Amino acid sequence: SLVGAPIDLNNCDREPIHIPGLIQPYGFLLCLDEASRRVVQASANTRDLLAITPEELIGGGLGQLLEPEQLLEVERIWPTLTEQSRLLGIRLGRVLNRPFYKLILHRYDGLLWVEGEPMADNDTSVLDLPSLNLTLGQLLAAETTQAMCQSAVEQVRALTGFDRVAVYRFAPDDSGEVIAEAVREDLPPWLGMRYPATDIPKQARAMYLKNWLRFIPDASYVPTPLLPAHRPGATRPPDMTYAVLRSVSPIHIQYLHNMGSQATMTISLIEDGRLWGMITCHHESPRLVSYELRDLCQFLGKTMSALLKTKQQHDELAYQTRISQTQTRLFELVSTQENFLHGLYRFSPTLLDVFDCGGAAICFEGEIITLGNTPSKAQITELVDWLRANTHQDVFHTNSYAQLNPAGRAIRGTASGVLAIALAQDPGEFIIWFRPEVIQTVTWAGRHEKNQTTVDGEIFLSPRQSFEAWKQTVEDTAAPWLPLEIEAAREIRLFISDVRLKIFNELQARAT
Ligand code: BLA
Repeated sequence: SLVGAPIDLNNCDREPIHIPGLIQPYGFLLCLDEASRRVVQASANTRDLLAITPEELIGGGLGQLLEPEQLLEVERIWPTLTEQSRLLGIRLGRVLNRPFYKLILHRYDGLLWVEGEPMADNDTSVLDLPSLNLTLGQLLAAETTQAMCQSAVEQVRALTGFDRVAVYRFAPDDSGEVIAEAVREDLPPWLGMRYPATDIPKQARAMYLKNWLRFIPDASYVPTPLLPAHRPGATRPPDMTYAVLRSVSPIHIQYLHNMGSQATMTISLIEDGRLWGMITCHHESPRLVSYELRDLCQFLGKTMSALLKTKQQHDELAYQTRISQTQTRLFELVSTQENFLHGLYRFSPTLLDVFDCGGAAICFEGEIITLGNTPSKAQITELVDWLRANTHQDVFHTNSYAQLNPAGRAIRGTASGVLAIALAQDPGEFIIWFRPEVIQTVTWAGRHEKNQTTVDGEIFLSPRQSFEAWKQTVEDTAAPWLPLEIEAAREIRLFISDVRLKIFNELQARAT
């Protein structure tokens, strides 16, 4: 299925996963020419599943499989079909002792796609409107993005019965983190785990923007080819971007084996045309989820996607409110203390509570006061010297101090991120907030694995491989300072300047 150079860990962006020429064998596929409406390709397993060979099917129409009234229904729907797949109310299975197949249709790449999927146990009574109404109500009512994701994973797990349902959220560098999870009690949690960008290559991400849901009911499958490989006149296999049965990349299948996952379903979460994250479902044993249920889950994914912007704006507003409330209380403390500095660290809240950070330091009149996790006082003194020599801003911030000053590597564990306000440049009076290096705060999925690259000459694929490469990209960096945090720091600086000016003026007044 791979063209050109063999696909390995370094070039999997180039695997043409949309044209594998193979399907997952739990169902069958017929491709009909758009114009002639005759079968031009059929999956090799029709003989097993339908007791009719691909050779018999090719060249004929759907009349070979369908009753005349069923055929009429297909022909009625045919002109309205798009690339989005649709389930027909038709059940196929004329052969005794064989399961019924449901037909799923779509139109793409000059073809009419007819996919057959066996009935699942969880087929019945899916569209329960009152509970769907409740479900949507919960997503809408969730006060934060986090709460919405938690609600979604619980509901998808309740609906589908997967062992594990998680929301996997992408960072700007395309790495990702499990931010919400509903999991069988006896399985280890993945919450907080990070995975490198390379776990989901570019072309796969592009495909998941088009096709919202992927499903692998049994990851131990042996793929079934399409016969013939190319339709007449074509130079490549048909484009399976929207096909339900598309056979997935062997690299990914190996990854799933190494994760201990036998069945998966993933749903795209899309914000403004960008892949924001995914709902990922895993099961330790094979699991067939009905098309109807998958459709319902896709509906939830789309609803969540539509709500993402609002929820995130809400989160930001809540953070903004927390910052300004903490600021206000801090300012009260500062103005009521005999020694204004005491107001910054002796009571509650302190400087540390204004925003998310690891530690803070006050460098004032030759003294250093620290809060939370900070470098040592000697190291802070060096940092202050560096700030005085190299920055002439009232507010300075970086999320990678070590990239600016190589000596900063020594303190990256506590101070990869530095946000400093200058109270007075000359004597070197600063208030500094610190953030730790991202790597120190990361739980990484492959941590307990051996770093093994090949088994019997084959690539052994697991998150471990790409993590090392990914680590390089986040080394020495902390989570970036947000504009609203920088603004809040600026306000604190102004407030303290005012207080000091007032004190100075009072002293002046008393002196005269
Ligand atoms: C695909 N990799 C994927 C997908 C996921 C992950 C969700 C989408 C598959 C789907 O929708 O069914 C990874 N799954 C995860 C992660 C979590 C999870 C991170 O549940 C965390 C909770 N994979 C690698 C490397 C390569 C690779 C190094 O790790 C390439 C060298 C390839 N991953 C790869 C490919 C696909 C993929 C090719 C596309 C599979 C396909 O759709 O055909």
